[in-house]
Parts: sequence; C-alpha cells; structure tokens
Amino acid sequence: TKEDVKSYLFRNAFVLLTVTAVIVGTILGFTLRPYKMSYREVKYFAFPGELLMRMLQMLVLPLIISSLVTGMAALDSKASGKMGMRAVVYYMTTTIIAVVIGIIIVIIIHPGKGTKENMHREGKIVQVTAADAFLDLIRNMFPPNLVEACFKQFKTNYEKRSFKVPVQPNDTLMGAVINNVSEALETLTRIREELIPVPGSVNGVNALGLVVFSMCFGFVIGNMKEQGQALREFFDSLNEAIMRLVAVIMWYAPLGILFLIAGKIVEMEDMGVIGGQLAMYTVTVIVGLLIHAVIVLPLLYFLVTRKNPWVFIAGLLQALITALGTSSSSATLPITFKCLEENIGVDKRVTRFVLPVGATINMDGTALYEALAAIFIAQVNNFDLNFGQIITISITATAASIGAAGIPQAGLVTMVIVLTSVGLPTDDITLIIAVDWFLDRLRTTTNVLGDSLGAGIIEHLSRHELKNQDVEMGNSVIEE
Ligand code: DAS
Repeated sequence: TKEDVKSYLFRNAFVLLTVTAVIVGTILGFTLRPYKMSYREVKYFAFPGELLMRMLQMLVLPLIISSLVTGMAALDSKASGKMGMRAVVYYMTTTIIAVVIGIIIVIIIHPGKGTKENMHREGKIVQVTAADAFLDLIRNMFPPNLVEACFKQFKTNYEKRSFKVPVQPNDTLMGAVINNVSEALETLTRIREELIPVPGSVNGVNALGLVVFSMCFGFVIGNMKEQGQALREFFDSLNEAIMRLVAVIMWYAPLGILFLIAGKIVEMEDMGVIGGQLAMYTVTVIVGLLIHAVIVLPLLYFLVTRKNPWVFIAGLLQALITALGTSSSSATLPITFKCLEENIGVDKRVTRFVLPVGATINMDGTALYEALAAIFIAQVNNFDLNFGQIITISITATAASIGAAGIPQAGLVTMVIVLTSVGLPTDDITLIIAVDWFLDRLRTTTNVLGDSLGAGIIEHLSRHELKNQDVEMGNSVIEE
C-alpha cells in the first residue's frame, strides 16, 4: 500500500539519499570537469564536502573517549578480557590474511617491470628503522600529557625525511608524476606537514594514546561500585549526547558526500597520463582489495556466525559510502556506529568497545596495500626479494597498518617503514602518488568493512558472556 511505500522510503531514506548523492556527485563532477576550474574555484565548489569532514572529525575525539570508557565500564572484567582477546585475534588474523593476499596478487600479476637502468636517484636514505617505528608506536600508547595528546602532534623521533622526485622523461611509469611534479611536490609537502605527526594519530591527535587511556579508565570505573557511579553516568550521557549530534550530521552527510565526490572528480588528473605500469598497479591493488572485501571477510563472517553477510553489509552501506567519500576511517567512525547499532542492531557493549579500537589499529586494506606497493616498487627496481625479505615486508606492513592513522593517505606515509626495512628507495613512493588518492578511498572502505564485520563476529562469539551479564544484572534477555 501507499503507507508501506512511505514507511519503507522513510526507513531507508539515508541509504537512498547517500546512494543518490554518489550518483549525482559523479555526474556533476564529470559535467564540470571540462571547465577546468582553478584550484581556488575547486576549493569553493567542494566547500560543503569540506564541512562534512570537519563536522565528522569534530565528533571523533569525544566519541572515541566516551564510547570506550562506557563500553569498558559496562562489561565485567571477564567479559572484557575475553572480548579483548577475540578482538586482537580477529584483527591480527584478518590483517595477516590481507597482507598475504596482497603479496600473492602482486607476485602473480607482476605489474612492475624493471626500469632501473633509466632511473637515477640521489634520494637520501631515510634514517628510519623498523625498530624506531615500533618503539614510536608503543611510546604513543602512553601519552605523558593527556591534554596535549588531544592537540596536533608533530614530534616524532624521525622527523627529518626528504623526498625527491626523480625526473625522468620518456618513461611511461614516471610520465604521470613528471607531468605533475609540482603537484607531487605539493602533496609531499602537505603530507609532511599534516601527516607526519605521530603514528597512531587521528587528525594529528594521538588517538592511540587516548584509546589506551580510555580503555584503562573505563575498566577501572567499571570496577568501582558506588564510587564510580557518577563517572559512569557522566560518560554514558556524554556518549548519548554525541550520538544525537551524529544523528543530526547524518542528515547533512549526503550533501557533503555529493560535493566531496564531485570536487575530487573535477580536480583529479587526467587518467590518460597514467602509464601502463601504474595502470597495472592500480588494477592489482583493486583486485587484491576486492578479494579481501568481497570474498574473504564475508566468508569469515558467514563461517563464524552462520548469518548472511550481505544483509549485514547492506545495513552498513552508508558507512561504506562515507568511507569512500572521505577516505578516512576515523571520520567515518560516527556513521559506522550509527549503522551498526541502529540498522544492524549490534550490541552497544560490543560496538563501543570494538569500533574505536578497530578504527585506530585494524586496517586490512592498508596492510594489503602496503605489502603490495612495496613489492611493486621492488619489481620496478629489478630488486629480487628473497623469502626472508618478503616475510620482513609482511611484518612491517602489518605494523605500518597499525601505525597508520585513520586519515586520508596515512598509509602512504607509513610505507616508509616497509620500504626501509628491506632497503628499497623511499623516494619511490612518488611513483605511486598519482593514483593514491583513489586507492586510498578503496582501502579505507575495506578498513571500515573489516572493523564492522569484526564487531559482528565478536558479538557472536561473546554472546554467552553478554547474556550472562544480562541475567546477572536482571536485564531482559532477548532469546535468539
Ligand atoms: N585512509 C586511511 C584510513 O582512514 C588509511 C590509509 O591511508 O591507508 O583508513
């Protein structure tokens, strides 16, 4: 009936609006492209998109803190311990699978042909060792000053880093970069200014440190009986308030996504200049990400829960599109929360605990990409990797994905760790920079999918603990 159609449309309004936004944004972008807007015009044009990014980022910090504190406080220590273990096992397993897929795919497709003779580089070897990177990661888990951890961080222990763009005409692979040397340099400067912050940071903020602190803090106040009551209630209502703000932003999101997508299409490089090897590389990354996101993760979800993964993914659509539009898994976090809790109905005790951690450290798409890109760079350099080196790449790619912030193109920066670990030239990151904005969106979507399916899997595995706790607390238990 008419009423049914109406209620269906209303229930699915967000998804419909978001999908429409993607379509309209794409059409608008391609329609305006021929007009070759100036940098400033593009900035003005894409302004509604920039606002969406800022609004989402505005909520991330209070959301991470309040959801982790309440999430931990709501679980008894046995449940949180078990859930934590399951989360770690899930994150590690899926990340390692992703890395292996990346390595196998790049070896099979072999997109890079050795062009070493016609490339000379004088780039400096960057003084970053894998050990430095690991220590930095651990260090940042314990911020000495919590207030400072909420501000932009620029200090790292390997601050000095130099990139040089190897200029080499008549080289198809380099063509794209050379045509855009100034652009590439600009991007690199931007990266240096914005991203080199601390590993594990979100938008310059030390998220990893705040995650660790919030978890410990929530754990402690959860065990404090009456004395902790005031704090538990405070963080609970803070979390509720933030989620209501998220609900408001949800209405704006489709408009923002429309302009984020249209703006990017207007300003992107002509795909024509992308040479053969780079095109092959792009295809290889896409194939790898697809295998992981469309086959491996849904299969894993099905094997563990025996539920239809596609129903789950359909409920997640809006978060996935937001990830595609923003290329930031932490900016997407508020939307991911909404989708999981409201559309899919995942237990809040699980989402609050698992999602903020996942968005900070679990990045399957990034891990796959880092391993794949490093081997591609080895192929371009005619650099034969032995088995030990491939293992080193898989370990450092895992670490680099944990260290990468959930912000645009963070994975490109942490790649330095992977390349230096096997002695590949870090300057060669410039080879892949021309297509990174695009691949970044795809790996961010994969990252968000991995975190979300993980929440579903962990909820399923923890159902007994959650039920026991409900019984103890006298909550009404909903039978499956
Ligand atoms: N774009 C990132 C994310 O938010 C990570 C990356 O650059 O790989 O997930």
